Amino acid sequence: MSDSGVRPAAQTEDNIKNMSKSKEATREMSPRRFISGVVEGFYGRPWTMEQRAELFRREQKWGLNSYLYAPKDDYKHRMYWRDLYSPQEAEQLKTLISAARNHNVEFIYAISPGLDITFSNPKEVTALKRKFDQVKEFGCRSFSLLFDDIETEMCPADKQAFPSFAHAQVAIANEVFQHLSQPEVFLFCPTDYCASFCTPNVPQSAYLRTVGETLLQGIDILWTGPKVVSHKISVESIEEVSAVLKRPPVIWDNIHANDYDPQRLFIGPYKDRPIDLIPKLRGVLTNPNCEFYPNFVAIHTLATWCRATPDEGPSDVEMISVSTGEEDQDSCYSPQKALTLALTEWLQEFLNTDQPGGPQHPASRLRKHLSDEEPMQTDIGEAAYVPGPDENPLYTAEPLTLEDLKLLSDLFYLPYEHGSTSQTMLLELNWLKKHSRAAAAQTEETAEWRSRAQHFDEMCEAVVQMFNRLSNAPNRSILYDLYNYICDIKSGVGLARAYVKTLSGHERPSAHVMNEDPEPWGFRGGLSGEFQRMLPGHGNRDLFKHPPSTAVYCIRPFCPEDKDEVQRIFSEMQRPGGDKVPLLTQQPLMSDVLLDLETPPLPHCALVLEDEIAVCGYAFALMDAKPAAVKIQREVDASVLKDFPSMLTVQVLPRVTDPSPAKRMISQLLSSLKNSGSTGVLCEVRHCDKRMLDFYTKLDSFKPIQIPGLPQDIIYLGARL
Ligand code: GDL
Repeated sequence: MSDSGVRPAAQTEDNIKNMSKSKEATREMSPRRFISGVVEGFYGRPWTMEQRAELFRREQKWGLNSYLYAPKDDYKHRMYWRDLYSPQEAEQLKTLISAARNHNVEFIYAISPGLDITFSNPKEVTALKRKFDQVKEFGCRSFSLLFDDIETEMCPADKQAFPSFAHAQVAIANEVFQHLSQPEVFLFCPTDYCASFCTPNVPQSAYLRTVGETLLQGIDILWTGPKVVSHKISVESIEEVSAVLKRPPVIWDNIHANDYDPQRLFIGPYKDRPIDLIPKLRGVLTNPNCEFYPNFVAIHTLATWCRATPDEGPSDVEMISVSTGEEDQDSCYSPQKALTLALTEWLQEFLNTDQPGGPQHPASRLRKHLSDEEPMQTDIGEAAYVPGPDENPLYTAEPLTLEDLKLLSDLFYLPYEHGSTSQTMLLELNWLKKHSRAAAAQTEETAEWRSRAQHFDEMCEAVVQMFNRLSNAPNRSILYDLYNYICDIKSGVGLARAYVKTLSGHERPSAHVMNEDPEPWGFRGGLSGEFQRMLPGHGNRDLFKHPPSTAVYCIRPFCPEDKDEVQRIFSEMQRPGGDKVPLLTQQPLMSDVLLDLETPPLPHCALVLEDEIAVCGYAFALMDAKPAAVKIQREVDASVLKDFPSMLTVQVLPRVTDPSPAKRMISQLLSSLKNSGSTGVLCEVRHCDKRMLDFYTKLDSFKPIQIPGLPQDIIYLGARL
């Protein structure tokens, strides 16, 4: 292979390493700033130059510092990556790059050549360098090479030249990085850019290992978290991937991306990323909704998150409350507060008529006309129409309110979570459906059914009113970006509302929505909707994995009268693996000692769960696990008991399908133990108890721990406090 071509990593590595040593030394001495901002990295229509310039203004105002230019469907970013920019395009890019600079935003230019590049062909490398050189001439100083969403099978020529796909990508990235004189910011997006793509997993991924070991240290790596669209990103998961990549990653966050579903938009706050992550990362870039204007909340709340500074002490307990969705995760970053802050500022923008594309609003025309200062002046140069005494008054709409925006955000919240109002509406509709007999027959429940139906109707009406006020907002640019979505939800709510009215028996099915031959808006979703409804997994999404439950649970302290009930649950749950494992051959658990109640736990360490039938679960903890270990003659290493001096057990009957009450009990016990001075909690689960294992695995705070010499059929989990 010629010198100008791509050389296999092994040949060039030493050379390149030496060349870059001095620059790396300088890098190590000066701490690099945390990269924060936006990646325009979605599929579909790219943003306009004006929108990007507006983005830079916002980023500067909110304290974000970077913009990664990577619009998937821009011809010359991906599909025709080899083509140079025309003089006209060059002018536009130069203007954009200098606009970014004027707002102190780092413009990072990315190319995605992976659709068709032949890594081993020197001409291809030359084409890539030529393209980057052109953009460098436009004034750009930071660059990026992206290999996401591409075929992983190499062509025969590349297979001959490189030991693996990772080697091919790294070789070209290192070479371009050198060619561009080691820019301060150079980002690399791997093909396995999230944990779920790694085989067999992150620590053992050969692909990631090669990238980590051979990609030059000056190059940073993009990572989307556990999944493409990650529900949560934990500190542990980042520590795990950083160890393999040999550097902290830059998060490419798809939490607000909506390019995969034309019915969804995300206006919820940046969430479920603990701020303890910040010191473990090189940066965070959000890849938000395709529509520019609705991204106000996504970007504003990310900026608030980036400014938050971690609290003292561990946050395990707070993390548990997150998973129940009831409390905020960090005491110094509250998604709810960040959301209110963003919505309050956004409201002003809705009311602003000076936005690009926003015409003069009729109401403000009228105001102007009536104002004393400029009695006859209008922007369109003609006198405004003033109705006569017996004529129709001019249409005026109530102004949009903060409450409207909160509702809007609730209806279009986050990929794995509906906002609280949406959740309530779903629960209420479910209840009304389930108890619809009460609507017609005169039963004890009838009054309750009617009152809840009335409340449901009011919630639907609030959506319609919000829609009306939004569609009259002066800023048309935001409205147009939102329009399809709010129209869709208005219709969806309309259908639900009509359905509840028919359940009440007072109204015949609405002619518009529910008759035999409905209008097309009575059967929504098109062909894709039809397909989904026919598939067995329909509705099997994280959001609805646990069907809306109307059960009311009560968690209260254990009292001596509960003893029999608790022991009954204990016996019932003794054989989690079914009858295959005879009880007598089962190893005892330390928690069994807790259940004989001879050593009763402290009052604040014993809770029971009740539903409308009876006690249906319990959670007990012991400050000091040692006596329990001694009692069942289990020799637990002193160092383990030092790290995890306390122990805990929880059991919930299978009829409780919602995991939240158990999480809540654990959360309370962990808080109590921590407040009493404990530093860690141990719990044991039998191998065959898949349900409890699954439950603990989903709690971020419990991790499996290896304890040599202990029974094979028991798994030990530990949580540090
Ligand atoms: C992806 C793509 C991104 C897309 C997102 C959401 C990365 C690195 N790449 O996988 O372009 O917008 O999913 O659909 O995230």
